[in-house]
Amino acid sequence: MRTQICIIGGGPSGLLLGQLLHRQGIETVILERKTKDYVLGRIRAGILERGTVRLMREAGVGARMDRECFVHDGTVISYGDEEFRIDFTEHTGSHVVVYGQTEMTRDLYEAREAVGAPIVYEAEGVTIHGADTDAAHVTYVKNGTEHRIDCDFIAGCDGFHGVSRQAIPLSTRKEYEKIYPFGWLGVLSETPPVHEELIYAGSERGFALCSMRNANLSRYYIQCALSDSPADWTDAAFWQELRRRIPEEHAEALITGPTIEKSIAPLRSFVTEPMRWGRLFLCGDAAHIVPPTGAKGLNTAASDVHYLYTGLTQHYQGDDEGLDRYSERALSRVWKAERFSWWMTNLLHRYPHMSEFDIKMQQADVAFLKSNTQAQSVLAQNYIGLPY
Ligand code: RFL
Ligand code: PHB
Repeated sequence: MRTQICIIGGGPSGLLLGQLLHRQGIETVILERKTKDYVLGRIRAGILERGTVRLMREAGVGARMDRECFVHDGTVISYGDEEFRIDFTEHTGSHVVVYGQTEMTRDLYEAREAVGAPIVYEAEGVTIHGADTDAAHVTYVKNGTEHRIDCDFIAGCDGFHGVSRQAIPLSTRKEYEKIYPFGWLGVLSETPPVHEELIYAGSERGFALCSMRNANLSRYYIQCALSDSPADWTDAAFWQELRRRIPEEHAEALITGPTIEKSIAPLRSFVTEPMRWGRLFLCGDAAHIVPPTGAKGLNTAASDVHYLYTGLTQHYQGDDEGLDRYSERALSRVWKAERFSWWMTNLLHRYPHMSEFDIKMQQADVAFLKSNTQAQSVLAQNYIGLPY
């Protein structure tokens, strides 16, 4: 088989790129290792920046998002029993929206199926060949038979554990990584959210986040030990711990119920450079990971997709500037999202072995943010998403 762009990975990056390219008349084939139901079963991001919203509309898949999303003009930050609000609209004239990654992915699958663009599920052993030559191709195995796709370019959208990044020789690739000594235990519950906006909470017992998907679906997270497993946490223990980490007023208002999903995610900062090797371009989690504090993962994947899709579109119009500068442009924005996510993680999490000095520094950082409108403006600009 021959196509213009072979996309490895049918997560949000691969699907969004495929749909945007389709609208420009550029052919793609998506290879996804898992089934569609598996991908849709992963509960992940909940917050979309304005740039991600714009790209969804540009891809022609914004209708349900525009109808069902919730606009958030600000967020609450708490530290112990103190709390304050950061007003995104006041500082930036913009906002973010709550629309789950699951819903976004579902809309993109439906759009791809509606236009009949190819997507191969359960593609095993995906291998990239000759990415640094003019004969780039990808092979994979489906139902025991090997297939080959010849293409102009390969988009590596296969997440952190994919094969694309590994195809770049170590002599070319440089990786930067920070592993945090804690994870996030997340639950989903069919209960009304405790507050109309998100609450990012720092406390002596560790971080907590109160988020949501809709008026009767809440998403809560608490910082936990890396050695914990979801089975260690009964629902009652989870709710009790969450209550102890958020201001009393919210703890009292919290409506609890049975959890319908419970999982633990480790926290990591990671960047690989460059994001291009010959005809291979990395996009999203395949190239970089942020800790979820600050909601930047999916949104940074979307900005990569923007740079790659405009570069590819220009290439087929005879201009290679966008592709030649893809890695540099994407990385420039990626590093700023890395900085913001790392800073916000440090602001609100309890590290094992934090010294009294470290705690004083964290308290001073929070106190400055609470009292300084410029500091709030910096947070707001980063949270709603740096321009691209
Ligand atoms: P994904 O979503 O990992 O998709 C990659 C796809 O590639 C497939 N794949 C392969 N296919 C073929 N061959 C192979 N060898 C393959 N290897 C892998 C996989 O099956 C998968 O379908 O990467 P993508 O598309 O780059 O999207 C990135 C986002 O999923 C990720 O950044 C966000 O979920 C991060 N994230 C958040 N981001 C935000 O912007 N806002 C948030 O509020 C937010 N909250 C979160 C998050 C991530 C979390 N976890 C669990 C890591 C909250 C959590 C808890
Ligand atoms: C979520 O709703 O899953 C969510 C929201 C904000 C974050 C991380 C996760 O920073």
